[in-house]
Amino acid sequence: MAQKRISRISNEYLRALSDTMRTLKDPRISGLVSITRCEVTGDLRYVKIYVSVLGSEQQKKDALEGLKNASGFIRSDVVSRISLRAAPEPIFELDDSIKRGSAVLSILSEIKEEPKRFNITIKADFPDCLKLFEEEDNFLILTHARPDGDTLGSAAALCYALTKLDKTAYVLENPDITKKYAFLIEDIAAPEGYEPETVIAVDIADGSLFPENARDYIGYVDLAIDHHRDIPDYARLALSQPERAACGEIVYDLIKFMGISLDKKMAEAIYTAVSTDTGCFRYSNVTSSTLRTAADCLDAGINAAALNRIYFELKSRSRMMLDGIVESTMKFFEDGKIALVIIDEETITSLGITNDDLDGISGFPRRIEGVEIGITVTQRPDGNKVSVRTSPDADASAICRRFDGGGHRCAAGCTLSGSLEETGERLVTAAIEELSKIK
Ligand SMILES: [Mn+2]
Repeated sequence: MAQKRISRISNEYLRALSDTMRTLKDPRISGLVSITRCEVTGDLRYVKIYVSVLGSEQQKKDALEGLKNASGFIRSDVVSRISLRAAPEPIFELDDSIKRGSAVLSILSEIKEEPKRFNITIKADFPDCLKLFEEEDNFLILTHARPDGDTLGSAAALCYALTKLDKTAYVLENPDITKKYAFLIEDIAAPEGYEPETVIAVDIADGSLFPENARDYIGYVDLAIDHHRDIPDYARLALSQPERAACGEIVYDLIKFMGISLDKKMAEAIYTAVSTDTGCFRYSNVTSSTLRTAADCLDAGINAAALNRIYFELKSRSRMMLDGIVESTMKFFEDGKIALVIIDEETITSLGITNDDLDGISGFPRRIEGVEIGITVTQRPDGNKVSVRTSPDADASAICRRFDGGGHRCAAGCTLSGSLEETGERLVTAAIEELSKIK
């Protein structure tokens, strides 16, 4: 059977399965299981259902057992919801591509008394998103903790686009927003007491990255739009395109799909998203589509040079002093292929360093000739924040996943506790192992 038809059937199956799953009352399943994808075989005899289970090894086993028990019911119930001439037999498989950080687990255990509105995440496409936008109203858009230009630009552009559909839409204020990005959402920040009906998250890779004031929405997000490696699992629908350089690129294509043309404000927001996530179009994640997105923003009348100066040139005097310290204290390993930068809390306080000042600091080590893996550790009150940047040959997210973090192939992050020295040692050891894979 044509591959295209099979993948359409698989998607339809996945959608129907989500409705079936909602009717299951087995405590081993509800709230713990996310369906990541379905694959129907060409002869329609079997369907492979990939599940990711939140919890311990035992809970995973129990959930699989529960699914197997229910498989007869699932088999007939799903088929009754779609027009399919055969009833494929479900085969459940654990999907290990989704690794959760312990942080997510603890957040979810905190809110577990709250009933979740859904228990599986479905991959969505542009028509699914448009349907949601048309059918629902009173939107709230969430950005990630320590917000960057991509999450804020994506949120702002989407918010303006929704208002053009005559919908009510706001962006939730982000407590860590930095000065240079504040203008993006100043006119569209959610007023106090705003009660949203539909919640959208942009550029948030997983639940541990929700800012403090957004945590209550975990499990209540209707749509996640994201470009990270794993499918976000805190939302009912996920529009996930990991091949995109920035979330803003996906949002722009979605806006076009909505039939809306960019005005200057939306273009500034999209340009902010794509330029900042690509280091002003210098990183290996840039594709021709990234540049076309930027070109369309220029056509909409933005002043790109003025934005570039704010995002990529200007720095405070505190940051200038910090750069000097970083340069003189950077350590090298493995013939200079690994560079480690450690910024301790005392330096941050004595120089009066703000979040604004730390922006982009993690790109520093990779600017040195010969460095394949650059590690930046910043000591903060809630742990040692780690950013890893690598050449396209090495895998930054593989290093960070060892410490319950994640991200992209060339840029990833995690948080470690313990002394700075120990943190540095653990990271360098992991980096050496990663390096050995590409030698
Ligand atoms: Mn991003």
